[in-house]
Amino acid sequence: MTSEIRHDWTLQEVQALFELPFADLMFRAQSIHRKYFDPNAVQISTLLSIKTGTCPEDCAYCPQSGHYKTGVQKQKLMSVEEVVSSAKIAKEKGASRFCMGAGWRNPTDHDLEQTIEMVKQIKSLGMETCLTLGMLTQEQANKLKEAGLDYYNHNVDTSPEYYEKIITTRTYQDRLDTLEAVRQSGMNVCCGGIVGMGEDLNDRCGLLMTLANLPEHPDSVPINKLIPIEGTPLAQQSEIDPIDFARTIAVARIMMPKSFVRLSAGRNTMSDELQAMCFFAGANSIHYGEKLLVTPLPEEEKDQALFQRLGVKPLVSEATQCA
Ligand code: SAM
Ligand code: DTB
Ligand code: SF4
Repeated sequence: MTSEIRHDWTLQEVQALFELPFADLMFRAQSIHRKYFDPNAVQISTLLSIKTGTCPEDCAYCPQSGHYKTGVQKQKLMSVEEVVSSAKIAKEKGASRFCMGAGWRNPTDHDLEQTIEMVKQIKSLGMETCLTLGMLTQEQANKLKEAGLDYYNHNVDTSPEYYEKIITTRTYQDRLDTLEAVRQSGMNVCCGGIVGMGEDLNDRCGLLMTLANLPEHPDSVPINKLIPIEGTPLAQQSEIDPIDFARTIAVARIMMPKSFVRLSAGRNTMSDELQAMCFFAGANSIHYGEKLLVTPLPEEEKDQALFQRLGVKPLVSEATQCA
């Protein structure tokens, strides 16, 4: 059984998974999924942008980058009270985890103190917490761990080879260093990427190889489908084939059997049928609520109706059970 948990994937092996006949790939992914998870339970996280826009990084997909005119409404770091009241609403609506994102290259020590206070108060509501604030030093990661933060999200976004076409203001190695600091601190790692940015099959293989060949698989793997944003270099990017998207989910599930694979950005342009296919391929986590960070999610009623049609139930976390 443990031989399924591997950190030595080769490009050829991953290509071979992507090239399997669709039914064989889905069967394999679903068989692995059932060994490690309840196939009818999906974890639900709510996101809040706690500081929006004017980011100094040039990530070609991002509405918050200060390099592009995207029309996003800028916002300074929110107060602890505002953030905690949003978390309370999210909890009432069934979210077990509250994720907070900031449009920063990295947090200053002063900003970090304020986010630590948010984490402490949201933890006391009985929710899991996740932050995504950009790059972290080891010391900052340790402080967040000490404060009780459950997950830190930091994505590698794409393959090492395609990366330089997407971001020039920080390196792939910078990202790996932050991920290592988070791992060393003992926090759960949330790390994934984006598909549909014009990458080829080998880049998708390279993204998943980077993730699966880390010293430990990320506990949570968000797979984002590019949301093309007006004003960014990727505004005119054509959409990924839905079947290729489902294949990416299935390959992620096979390569990282115990990780939560999240249908992250882009659900509002996915049909119910594609989402159902992705759950069958092994996706078992979503973002739910009004918005991702700045772009809309599917309406909450629509998500509830889909869960009902599929017989999917929200996964109740230990933190929520204790509350
Ligand atoms: N500034 C922090 C960072 O970059 O780590 C945190 C926030 S950043 C918005 C979090 C992630 O959102 C990015 O790494 C990227 O994977 C995803 N993302 C941002 N814009 C997106 C878009 N237009 N489509 C899909 N995913 C996107
Ligand atoms: C992740 O991988 N996707 C989420 C979360 N981590 C922070 C963010 C998606 C952002 C999509 C565009 C926006 O709304 O800003
Ligand atoms: Fe800044 Fe993060 Fe957006 Fe990159 S993805 S521009 S680092 S907010």
